Amino acid sequence: MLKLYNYKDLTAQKIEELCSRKVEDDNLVFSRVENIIAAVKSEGDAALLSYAEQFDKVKLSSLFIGKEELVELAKQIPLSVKNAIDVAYQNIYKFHEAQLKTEAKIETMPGVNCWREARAIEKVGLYIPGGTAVLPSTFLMLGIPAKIAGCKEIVVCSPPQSDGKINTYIAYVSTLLNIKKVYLVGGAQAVGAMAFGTETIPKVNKIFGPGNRYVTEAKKLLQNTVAIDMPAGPSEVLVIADETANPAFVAADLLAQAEHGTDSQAILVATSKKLINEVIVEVEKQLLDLPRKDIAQKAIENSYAVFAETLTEAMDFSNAYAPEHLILATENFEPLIPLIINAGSVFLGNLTPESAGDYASGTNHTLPTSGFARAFSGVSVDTFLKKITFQHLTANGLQNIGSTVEVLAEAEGLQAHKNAITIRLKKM
Ligand code: HSO
Ligand code: ZN
Repeated sequence: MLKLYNYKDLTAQKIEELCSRKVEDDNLVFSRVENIIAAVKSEGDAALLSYAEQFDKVKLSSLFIGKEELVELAKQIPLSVKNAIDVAYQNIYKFHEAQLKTEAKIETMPGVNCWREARAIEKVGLYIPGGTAVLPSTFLMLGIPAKIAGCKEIVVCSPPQSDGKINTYIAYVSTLLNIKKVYLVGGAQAVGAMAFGTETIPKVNKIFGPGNRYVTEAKKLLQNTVAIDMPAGPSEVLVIADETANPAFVAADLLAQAEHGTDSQAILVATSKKLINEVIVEVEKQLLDLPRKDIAQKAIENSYAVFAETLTEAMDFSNAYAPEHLILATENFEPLIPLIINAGSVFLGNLTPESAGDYASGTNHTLPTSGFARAFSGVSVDTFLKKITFQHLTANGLQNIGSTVEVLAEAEGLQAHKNAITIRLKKM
């Protein structure tokens, strides 16, 4: 059952509490991850093979699946799934391709030209979860922008199945992306391997992808060694709804989030008490038919509903919460758009479920969780690029800017800086 709060009765402290997604620091996870990383760093492949035996229960003869085998596995994909992946691929590709933009050169003063050019991060590592939650969609969401950005080397790690292979969906996506190898490594050891490199696995510059607590902890621990996409926590949705919403749709959206994991949060903020009650009934009803009902039920227990007098109040709460996904389940979503300050990705109206964006509409589903939407964007082509600034001064430009730099350099007591200008001006 969803707990219910009245927005009007919430103190600032209570709001803060409701908006905090405190995951208990787990020292056991931390120390295990530390050990795994140390072992991967010192023993390389040998450590990876022994972790595969220990955690994935498989004795691997090779740490990767090569191109030919990927193609063979990919052929076994059911046609309906292949076709769906193809449509998702095209939409995601179209949406992300439009993010590649060349910026204009700016003449800040006559003869002083400044501009930025994008360059792909050369080597990126994608972590694709496996095991019970095989996520080919995540592979699309990371692989497509990496391709579009032009990353030279895309290293893909995914935990092996018990037969020492990967599932056909992942194999098919790798053929679509023209990825030649998938490394059979999961968990914290995959992150360690990509951060340091092993005999088999190339070292990368930046690691992307979601994962369990071990993967997340490893990414956090290695932040001084390798760049990461963003800090990841449990997935979450906040639905703002009014009397124009359909309670069954809202319940379905909350449950779609809840089935991700027991620690997922599904929050409802509504301006109609009647709707809240109807949604609660619908949640209980729909829950019964879900194969993952035990997971979803636990997540719903960690979730809550807030009654707000107005949609603006509801928006205030949402901005404080900074949800990964925000669904505006109302026909009157248009005036709310400018009021959105913090959210990872927004779904407008009653016919736009989060699932559309999770899989196939085109937007990326790798998004900031745990309130990081206050400061982070989701993954895009930009996340795979660096922007390098350039400048060029003409003789006229140097003359125009010269004294400004000289005065500022002098003011900061940095004589050599000043000289770099003066010495040139003298020659002119
Ligand atoms: N909602 C998840 C993405 C996902 N959903 C993958 C289904 N598969 C995090 O945005
Ligand atoms: Zn999802």
